[in-house]
Amino acid sequence: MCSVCGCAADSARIDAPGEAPGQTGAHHHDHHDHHDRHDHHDHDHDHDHDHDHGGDALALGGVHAPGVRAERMVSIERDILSKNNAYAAANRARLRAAGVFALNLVSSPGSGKTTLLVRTIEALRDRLPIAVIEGDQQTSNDAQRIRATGAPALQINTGRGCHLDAHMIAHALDRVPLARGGVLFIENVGNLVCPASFDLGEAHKVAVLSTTEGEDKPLKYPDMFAAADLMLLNKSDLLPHLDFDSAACVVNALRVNPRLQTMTVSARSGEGMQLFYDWILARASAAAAA
Ligand SMILES: Nc1nc2c(ncn2[C@@H]2O[C@H](COP(=O)(O)OP(=O)(O)OP(=O)(O)O)[C@@H](O)[C@H]2O)c(=O)[nH]1
Ligand SMILES: [Mg+2]
Repeated sequence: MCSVCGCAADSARIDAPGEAPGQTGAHHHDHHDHHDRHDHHDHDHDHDHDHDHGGDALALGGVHAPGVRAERMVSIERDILSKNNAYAAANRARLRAAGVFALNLVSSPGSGKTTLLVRTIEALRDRLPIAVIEGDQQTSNDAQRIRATGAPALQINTGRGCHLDAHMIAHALDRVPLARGGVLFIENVGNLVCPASFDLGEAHKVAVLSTTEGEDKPLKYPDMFAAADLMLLNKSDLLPHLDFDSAACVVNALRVNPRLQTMTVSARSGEGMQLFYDWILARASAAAAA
């Protein structure tokens, strides 16, 4: 199991069309007993953000093993993240050399990542090459939805793992087409916590939050919004039916990360999506020229 979050990312596998399912994506975590985990996350980003532990929330230290054992767990976690960061740096260098602009879409399950990708691919596929890496615990449903657009998609199943990591992406990069001037979308496993800690080598994390989730989510799950450069507030078409306060949500997100860009969109109606397309096109063209 992954000692950072306790998930079993070691059970990951990559399935691609034409290949026998279940091929293992090698994944080098140090493993230890699940009961040894604790909640000390060593974040791999430098952003200052406002952890508001105020109110009547009780800050618990988690279930720590005492003394030397607890220290060892902290050191294992650091080791995992530092190994991940080394793979991420190599992925980033490889993508930069290839002139490919890579985005890591992160969110809770069901916020609309795949729907956003399908719509984006349909809008941009005549403008630039697009490839997708899909991360889910099980099924190839999302990769199939992407392939229906004509774009190449590789599915990574993480098994019991709750996030993609940079080593999985390194393997996947061997097998997705990387064309200069193109875009690589990486859809992470739906989880608003652990993917924040794992750099994959992307240019930007894009946090997708949908209007049905509540405007307090950036405050409750600050690491994800601190790690992201762009927040897409999706499902705006549902706003007339909800009491969701979009302005308050954006204020909450900016409180966590003052440099976060935000866009309100609907992957269903297409509202606001042109801004996202323009954001991608400008950056993909800069990545191709670099
Ligand atoms: N009304 C509305 N529904 C949406 C929108 N975007 C996505 N949905 C719906 O939300 C549900 C989940 O969408 P997905 O695209 O599968 O979400 P996801 O984030 O990829 O989900 P996971 O991969 O399971 O984490 C589906 O029923 C979509 O049709 C939107 O903008 N408006
Ligand atoms: Mg999806």
